Amino acid sequence: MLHQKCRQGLYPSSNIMRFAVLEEKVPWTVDYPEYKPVAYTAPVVKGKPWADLEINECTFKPKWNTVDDKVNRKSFTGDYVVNVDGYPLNPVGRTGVAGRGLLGRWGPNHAADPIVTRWKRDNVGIVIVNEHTRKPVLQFVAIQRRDSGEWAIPGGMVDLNEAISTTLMREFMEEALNFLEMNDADRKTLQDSIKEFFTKGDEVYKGYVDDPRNTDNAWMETVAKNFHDEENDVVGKLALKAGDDARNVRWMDINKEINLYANHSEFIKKTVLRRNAHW
Ligand code: RP5
Ligand code: MG
Ligand code: MG
Repeated sequence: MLHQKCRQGLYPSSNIMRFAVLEEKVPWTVDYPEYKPVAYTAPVVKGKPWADLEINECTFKPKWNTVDDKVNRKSFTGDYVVNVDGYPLNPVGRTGVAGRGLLGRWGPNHAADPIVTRWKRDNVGIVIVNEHTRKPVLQFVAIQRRDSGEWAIPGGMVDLNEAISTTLMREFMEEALNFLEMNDADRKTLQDSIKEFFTKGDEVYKGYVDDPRNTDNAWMETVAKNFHDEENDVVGKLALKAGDDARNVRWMDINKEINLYANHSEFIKKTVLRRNAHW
């Protein structure tokens, strides 16, 4: 898959224009002597505890393609190349901008995406079947991102040393259930009610994300897992409330028209195929 969302127009939240890369010029193996992308690292990234230092900083000694002192610098795509100047190269190819942009890590930036689904039901609780495909309609918990305003899976970055299973449940609670604003007692009740549900996930995708923040030297990767509420009595019972980097949250009907952030629609399609739902 060649990336699309990270090789056009302005870099997000900046006035940096990406160098226009035609599809055939994306692979690094294609010679492109005229290619001169601007190097950009957003000011918000610099000096942050969750971010790397500059490549040429003498105290910065990353071990690429390994789990380097709790930072996972391994890519799901295999070993990536580090160029002669010491910069890791995006495994898919050119993006029209160098540097890290809005991403904290050089190389892969690992995230996790919880796809929480249920069947769409009518007001007496009967599962709705699409009249054309004769398949039941699936819904998933979607959030509207604060940064781009696009609807998305409520995913987030894997913290230092954090298990992916923890990230999946944590990000869901933060973005779709407003966990961060709850008191300790409510947090505990919530965690107890969904802990078991979040142990039963099906991995639907693992790999590179076509995220608009990707650059030539920094990119998103994710593990997307589907957690299905068959009887609508676990997450289906809870009141959704947007929190943290989410502006809105809702159960969204799934069909082939859905248009989501990055390549999240692709992960949703994989979930649909697995559940034999309407698309
Ligand atoms: C996407 O960015 C991932 O698929 C995940 O949904 C998200 C993680 O970044 P933040 O939501 O923390 O910005 O690439
Ligand atoms: Mg988050
Ligand atoms: Mg997020």
